[in-house]
Amino acid sequence: MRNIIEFNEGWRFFKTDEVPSALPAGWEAVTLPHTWNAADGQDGGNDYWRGTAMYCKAFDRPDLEPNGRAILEFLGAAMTADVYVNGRHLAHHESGYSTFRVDVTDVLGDENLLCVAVDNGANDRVYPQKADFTFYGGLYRGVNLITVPAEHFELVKDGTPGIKVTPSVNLKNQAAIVSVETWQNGSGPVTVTVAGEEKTVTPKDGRACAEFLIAPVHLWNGPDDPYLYTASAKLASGDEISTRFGCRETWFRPENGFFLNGRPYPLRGVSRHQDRQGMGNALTIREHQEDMAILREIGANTVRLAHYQHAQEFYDLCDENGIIVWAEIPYITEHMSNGRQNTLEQMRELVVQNYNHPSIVCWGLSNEITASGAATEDLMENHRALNDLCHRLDSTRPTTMAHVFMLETDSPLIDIPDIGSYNLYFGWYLGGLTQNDRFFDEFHTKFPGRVIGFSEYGADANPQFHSSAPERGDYTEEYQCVYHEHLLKVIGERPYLWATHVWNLFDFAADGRDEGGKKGVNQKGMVTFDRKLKKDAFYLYKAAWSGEPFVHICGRRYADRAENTTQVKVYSNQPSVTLRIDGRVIGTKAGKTVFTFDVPLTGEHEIEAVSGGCRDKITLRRVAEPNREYLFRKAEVVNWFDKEDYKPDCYSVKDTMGALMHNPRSAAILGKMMERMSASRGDVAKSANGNANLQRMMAGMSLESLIKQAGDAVPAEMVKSLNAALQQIRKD
Ligand code: GCB
Repeated sequence: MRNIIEFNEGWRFFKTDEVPSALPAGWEAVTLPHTWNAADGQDGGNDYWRGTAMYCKAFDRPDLEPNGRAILEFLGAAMTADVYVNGRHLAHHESGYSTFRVDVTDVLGDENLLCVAVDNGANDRVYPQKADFTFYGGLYRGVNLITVPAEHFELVKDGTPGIKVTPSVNLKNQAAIVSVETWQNGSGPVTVTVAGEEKTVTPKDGRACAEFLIAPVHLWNGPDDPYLYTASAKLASGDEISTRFGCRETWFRPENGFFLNGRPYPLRGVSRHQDRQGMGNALTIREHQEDMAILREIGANTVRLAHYQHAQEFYDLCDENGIIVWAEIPYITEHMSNGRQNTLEQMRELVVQNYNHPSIVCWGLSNEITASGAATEDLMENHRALNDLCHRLDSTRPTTMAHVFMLETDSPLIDIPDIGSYNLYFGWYLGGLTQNDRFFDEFHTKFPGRVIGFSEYGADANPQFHSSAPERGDYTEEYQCVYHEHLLKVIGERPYLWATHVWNLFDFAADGRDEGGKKGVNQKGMVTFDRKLKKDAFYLYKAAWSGEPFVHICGRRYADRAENTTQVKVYSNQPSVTLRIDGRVIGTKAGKTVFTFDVPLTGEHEIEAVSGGCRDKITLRRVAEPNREYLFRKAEVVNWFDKEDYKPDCYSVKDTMGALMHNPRSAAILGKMMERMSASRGDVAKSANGNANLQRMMAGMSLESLIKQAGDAVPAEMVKSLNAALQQIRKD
């Protein structure tokens, strides 16, 4: 018999790297899941602490069958962990997101002390080290003690479930051949059961293999019919394991994108980070379920589980809800020459541990990995090794990558994974909205044989900020809507995009940020970090994707308006919407997704939108002066050049790169600046040098926006003298 004993209670915690010899009574008592960074780096939280902390727990010898084994299971120890039992060092594990198991049988006494040193400090080998999210530390997913008989299925190697199921679907015959492999330590027979059929097989070299025919097959077919089968395996010792699996066929086509079970199935959805306000990444099943309910409500059929391996519970929920998953490892932002081994280990664990999930359709090799530097030969080799590993471990799923916008479309890096994807933020960080359209049109025309997707796009919004004239960079809910309305169109008009993922479904912790009125939070979510507030843009996607009838009036948090006539926007999946002001109909509009009305304001008004049985209501007020609470006030700095005497007939940093390059004198100044930036750590400049594609894209962007993108890589003094030099050159 196999027993799983939860080990989440009775821990003692302290920030130290010294392993104690007895349970330290004075340390903080904690229950798992636990992180020490729950609110660090955010408003009201502590400073972001990264380092080594110790978790200790006393436990009695578990009951074991003769020659049985006791195995500790860690579901998430961030980022690296060293496991000690009774002072003996038993394991070192380098990945904060995967499961690992340790056989502790040989060191057990009657009374035992388990100590786990968990380290989320900086180093140069374990990913992630540089990324736009908080690297929480802790035993944040729980620990189990598993006891098994002497003869048992494999548990330790790569955190394997011990059973691997590969369905191969024949759509024409409505049948599937299901191959089941198991790994175990004995040579005795293995009884495998699939869909009520039982087969007993004899293992060879520790591996058993059985094949089943399911006909007719019930397909795993998206949210409407996510049918799951179960495969189980049993040994004579009584050890038994099981896994769920699904039968589905997927294709990826350059011209028409993704196909599920033979039908075009455009993947349209969102990305998810796992963390949540006040809890960090230490979640329970309740939080995972709530996230899934929100994902279902918005109507997404896919989720990119970024930027690391997520909890098993969440992949399970995706299986159960028919949500297609992009899974990936945290090989992100900056390639580390010492990190190759770690990327391979994290990928091996990701694939081995998640192979049976029908929801997963691809493995992501890396994210924006050339954001901090060029695609060096070492980086290329790392990607080739990862790509080969994925193919060796899994011949059924393609590999993919999320490229940074700066990566040249003809870079050989793009050829490594089977299919590709770009993260673009035109219209938010830089450039204009229509650059997104142009980018994909050019890519698709130039490379009609490549499968391309849109792995990230988004704009930050703080629901406190509002404007009737929204613009890029203002952090208003209204600009987030303008941005996503455009992007929804971009996507709708390009059915060849195999998948598109909004960045992000939820706001998430990013310790390095302090902007848009919040510290330590990336606010590109459709829903706030605490999951309590759905921003207006949430309902735009719901209107486009969900079949559940609704109307939603935007701008409910923008109640005070200093204008005689205001625009009221309604998002709905209904064919027409009627708007009433104080009970009086002011119009009915037919259309799709977005319905806009001009509404006269004189005092306080009740605005109601109605469509069929759906209705929504908000209150608006005509005020004399704009409500200053709605305005995002940037910190007292920055636009130093606004203060200078600005000569509009001369060049300045406000001009586009195209205009500046056109004039030989300003082009020479720019060239010098690029050289100097490359010498420091300006990401954009480094990638721009010799990158014809990027230079072409940059032509439409202002120098000012590029400087903002480069952040502190361009010192204020340098920008000032640059602007002064440009202001000497008269425009012809
Ligand atoms: C990206 C990254 C993601 C960031 C996002 C952003 O391209 O892949 O990790 O959070 O941009 O919001 O800037």
